[in-house]
Amino acid sequence: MNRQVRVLGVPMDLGADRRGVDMGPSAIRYGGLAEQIESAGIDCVDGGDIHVPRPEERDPDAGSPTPGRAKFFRETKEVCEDVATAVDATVGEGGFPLVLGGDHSIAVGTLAGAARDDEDLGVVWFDAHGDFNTPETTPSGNIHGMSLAAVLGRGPFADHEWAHTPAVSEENVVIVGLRDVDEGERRLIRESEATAFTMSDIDARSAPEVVAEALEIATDGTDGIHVSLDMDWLDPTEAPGVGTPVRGGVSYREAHTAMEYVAEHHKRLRSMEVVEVNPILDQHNKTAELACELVASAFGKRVL
Ligand code: HAR
Ligand code: MN
Ligand code: MN
Ligand code: MN
Repeated sequence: MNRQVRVLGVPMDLGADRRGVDMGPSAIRYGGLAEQIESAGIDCVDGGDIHVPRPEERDPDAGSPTPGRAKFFRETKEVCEDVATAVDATVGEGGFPLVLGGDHSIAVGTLAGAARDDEDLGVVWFDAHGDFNTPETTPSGNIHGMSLAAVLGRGPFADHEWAHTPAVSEENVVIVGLRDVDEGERRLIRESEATAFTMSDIDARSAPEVVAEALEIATDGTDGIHVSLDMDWLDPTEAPGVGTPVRGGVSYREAHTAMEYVAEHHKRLRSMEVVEVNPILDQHNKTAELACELVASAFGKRVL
C-alpha cells in the first residue's frame, strides 16, 4: 500500500436489528486508527462521516419495494449512494478509501464506488456470515445480511443502476470464515460462482493456506482487490463487540496473519472496509482496537 489513506465513517445501523454498530466509526477512531495506520508508514487523512438518518425518525417500510423483507431500503439506498460517491472521488484523486462501518449493508456503497473506474476488482469477504440473502430468502429483513448478494446483482438493489458493479466478477469473489448461513442463502451461495471457505476449511487446512488461496482467486485476472472485513469473522472471545457474534471464529493470530497476507498483495489492494463493530457489546473497546491493528497489518505493518 503506497497511497494516502482516506478514512470515511458510515455510522449506519439501519441494515441491522441491534442498535450500536452506528457507533463503530467513533469507537474505531478512538481505538487508535490514525496512529496504527501511520505506524505502518502510511499517510492518512480523515474524511469525516457520511450522514445516516436515525431509525427512530423513519418508517422501515416506507419506500421499500418488499415491505418487511428489506427494512429501511430507501435510507440504505441513499446512504450507499453517498458512500459510493465519496469512495469514487477518493479513488479518482489517487487515494485509498478505508470505510468504517456501521453495519455491512454499506458494502453495497463501498463497492459501487470502488468499482466505478474500468478496472476489474476481486473481493475477499471475511465474515462469519454469507450476506447472500435476498428479500425472498431473508429470515430477518435486515439488509446487512443481503449486501454481498446485492453487490453481485441479486436482491434488493438489482434494478438500481448506481449499485451495479460490473467490474466485480463473481468468480473473483471469495468469502472466508463462513459458519452461520441461512437455509435459502445456502442454496444461493452454492449456486453462485463465488467461492466460500467455511471455518471447517480453515480447521482442516489452516487459516494461512485458505487465505492464500482466497487471495489467489480474488487476484486472478483482476486489476485489484477490495477487502471487506466483518469483525464477526473473529471469534467472539477476541471480538465480542460485534452486532451478531458467532462462536467458532478465527483467533487473534490467524486474523493478523491473514491481514499480513493481504499486505503482500499491496500493489493490488484498492479499497478496504471494516464493519459491524458494536461498542455497546464490547469490552473496553478491544474489538475496535483490534480492528485498528488489523488494518495496520493489512497496510504492511510488521514486527521487524
Ligand atoms: N443471516 C442473517 C440475516 O440475514 C444474519 C446475517 C447478518 N449479520 C451480519 N452480517 N453481521 O455479516 O438476517
Ligand atoms: Mn457481514
Ligand atoms: Mn472498477
Ligand atoms: Mn457477519
